[in-house]
Amino acid sequence: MTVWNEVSAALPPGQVAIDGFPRFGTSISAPPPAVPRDPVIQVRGAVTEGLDVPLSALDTLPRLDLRADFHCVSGWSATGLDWAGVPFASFYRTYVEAALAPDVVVTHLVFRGHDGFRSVLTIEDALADDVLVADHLGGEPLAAEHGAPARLVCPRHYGYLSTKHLCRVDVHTSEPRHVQRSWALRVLAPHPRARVAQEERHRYVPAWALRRPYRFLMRRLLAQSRAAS
Ligand SMILES: Nc1nc2c(c(=O)[nH]1)N[C@H]1C(S)=C(S)[C@@H](COP(=O)(O)O)O[C@H]1N2
Ligand SMILES: [Mo]
Repeated sequence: MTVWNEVSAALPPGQVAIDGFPRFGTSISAPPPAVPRDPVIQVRGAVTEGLDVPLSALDTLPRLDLRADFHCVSGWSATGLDWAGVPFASFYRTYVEAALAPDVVVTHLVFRGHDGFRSVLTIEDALADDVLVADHLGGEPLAAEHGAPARLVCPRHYGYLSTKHLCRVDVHTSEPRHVQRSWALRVLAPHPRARVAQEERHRYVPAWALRRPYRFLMRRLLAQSRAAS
């Protein structure tokens, strides 16, 4: 087993450390989605044939323990989280790469959760060696509020790329554009890379313009999340 420690001494720009690790996301008012009895990760898109990888198959891949901070785009950071799982790159090389249609050049992957949540990563960012399909947190199986049965964890990117309740990976050969219906979500479109160190919070709105409103919002949402748990 490989152990990797990525906790840094200073927080990235605009982040505030908080105690603990709250449940967070676009749907904290709803209960976490139910976990199917035999969960699979579907692989779809630019593959010759769609495949369903049972989560139990991950037991055959090398495991990685990763200690890392976790940064939400709204400005809170949970520090020193102990994740365990398999590197996403191992999953990709074992299952996805073998299924790619010939001559396909993959540029992006879309990750989907059982609650309908989606995130988009460039292939380079997705295959970085600290990106994990995590099934344990703090030595325990991943709890429902943190993404059971397994989630993506990409600690160098804002939390919105770390899709919980991972159930599907779509392979793309160009940047997928999905048009948000509400103007607020269109304005706050995700950054194409969302790297925390570069403070790439959103695609159009500059990060500095959001620090204050986000800090206000963050306090309210954290209180709501704590009250619900
Ligand atoms: N499936 C799913 N994954 C998700 C979200 C979500 O709402 N649904 N929210 C994202 C956001 S914005 C953040 S900050 C983190 C929060 O993870 P946590 O609830 O484990 O703290 O999950 C990310 N992944
Ligand atoms: Mo977030």
